[in-house]
Amino acid sequence: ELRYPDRVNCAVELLDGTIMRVGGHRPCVRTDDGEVWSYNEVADLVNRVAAVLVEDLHVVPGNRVLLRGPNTRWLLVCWLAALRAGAVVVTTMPLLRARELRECLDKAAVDVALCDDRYLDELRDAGLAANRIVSWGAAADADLTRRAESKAAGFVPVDTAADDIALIAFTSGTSGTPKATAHFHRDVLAIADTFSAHLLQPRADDVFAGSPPLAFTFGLGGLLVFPMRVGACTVMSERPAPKDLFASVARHGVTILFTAPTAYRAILEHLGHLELGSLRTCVSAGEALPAVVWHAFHDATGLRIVDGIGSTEMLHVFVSAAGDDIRPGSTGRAVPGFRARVVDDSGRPVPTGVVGMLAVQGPTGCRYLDDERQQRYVRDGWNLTGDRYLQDSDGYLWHQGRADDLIVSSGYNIAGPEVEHTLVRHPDVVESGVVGVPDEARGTVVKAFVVLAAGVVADDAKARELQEFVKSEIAPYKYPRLVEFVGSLPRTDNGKLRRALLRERS
Ligand code: 3SK
Repeated sequence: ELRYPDRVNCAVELLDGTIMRVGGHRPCVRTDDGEVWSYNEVADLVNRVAAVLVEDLHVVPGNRVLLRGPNTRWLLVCWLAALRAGAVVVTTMPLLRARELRECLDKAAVDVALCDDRYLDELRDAGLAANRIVSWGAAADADLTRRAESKAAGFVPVDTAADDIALIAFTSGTSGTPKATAHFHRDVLAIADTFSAHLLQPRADDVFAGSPPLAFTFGLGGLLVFPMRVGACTVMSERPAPKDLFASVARHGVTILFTAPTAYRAILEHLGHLELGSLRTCVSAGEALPAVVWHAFHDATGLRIVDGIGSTEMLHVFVSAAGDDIRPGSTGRAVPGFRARVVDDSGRPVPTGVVGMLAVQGPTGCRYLDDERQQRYVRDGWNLTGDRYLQDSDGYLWHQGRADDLIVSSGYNIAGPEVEHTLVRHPDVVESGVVGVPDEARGTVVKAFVVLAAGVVADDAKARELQEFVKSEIAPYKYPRLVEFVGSLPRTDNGKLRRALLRERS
């Protein structure tokens, strides 16, 4: 069991604690333009920004500080500074519009904001007063740079309780209204001391990189908390496309990579031209990783992708497998420190091999802010993730889709993701999204939206070929009766397929 002191500030642990263990001269952050910042340099700037928050913006412990911007050194510094000042960090996706930001401001009761100067307009339009916002930017005279330079370096961090809220992160799932989830200082440390420590086993000489924004807790863990817990270095890149992300591996000597299944799939055809020799661990999450993608990536690189499932509610990954424990197509087993089981609608464990809902327990857990959905997510101390799984006799968990992805057609239960994973095994298919659409005769029928590989002709003959392919691979009643060819699939900022939008389009 993980134990932390009653008084702990996670930003102090990630900076001072790490500097004490590995030394402050080690590289902490690399940027796309080739700059490298040591732990001492980052700590110095963090302290000055914390002083700006307290002295200029009059932040007191418990105040909520909204952060807005893509992954840059400044965003990482502001995240640590707000926590050092005893405030609660409210992370927001850089692409949010004023209307969505307004909801974040209200739900999280935001007091002040630190914002990348390229992203100010929407925040101002959301209604936060100009004197409550300080912005950073590339220019030497950017507001935050000027203010930080005028401060003394020796900021004394605020002493917080392990159970004080450190972070408010938003999840909108793939369809609905955003929910604010609260996480304690000890939760932030716990994700590093469970998934990262046991499955990734990072060292101080590792270099982390990846595509998820720090506002998505997958990115926060993988690109800030995990490297800084061990004194490793992290690459801050603004929303890199798969090709840029993989190309940057050689430039920065990246050893641990975090991205989504779509990026691993998208990069497959370019792998031959890329120098990936420094990589030792690739992590995939956000969506289930199809076995076919795992094998293709492994065949091309020799690397065994670490798949995992996590959630914003649980802060990070709670089921995964690494190294020889990996069974391609399975998400893995409960991460050490967590417990996982598959339950029926009344919360009772189901037998091995039977599909039910994944329930988890561990050092982190769901705490929605003022949301009646809390009662549905946490029952009898178990977090009900909304993911359908079956567990085999070795304890491995196999993803069967989200509860709301289940298609009931002519009385058959069909998991949309199973049909998607089957379609991508066809050589002409790049990706697909499968949903149920209303049908007079069958109630609902299976419809596949398919992105074809470049140069493949999208016509009725191809649709029939794909239908026959699905029938030959899985139970024929699961085949998509409707096939629509599309140029791309709608995804959330986190890279998850927006099936609700596909349903609306049908
Ligand atoms: O799988 C996910 O969607 C996720 C969400 C939050 C944090 C980590 C992960 C993997």
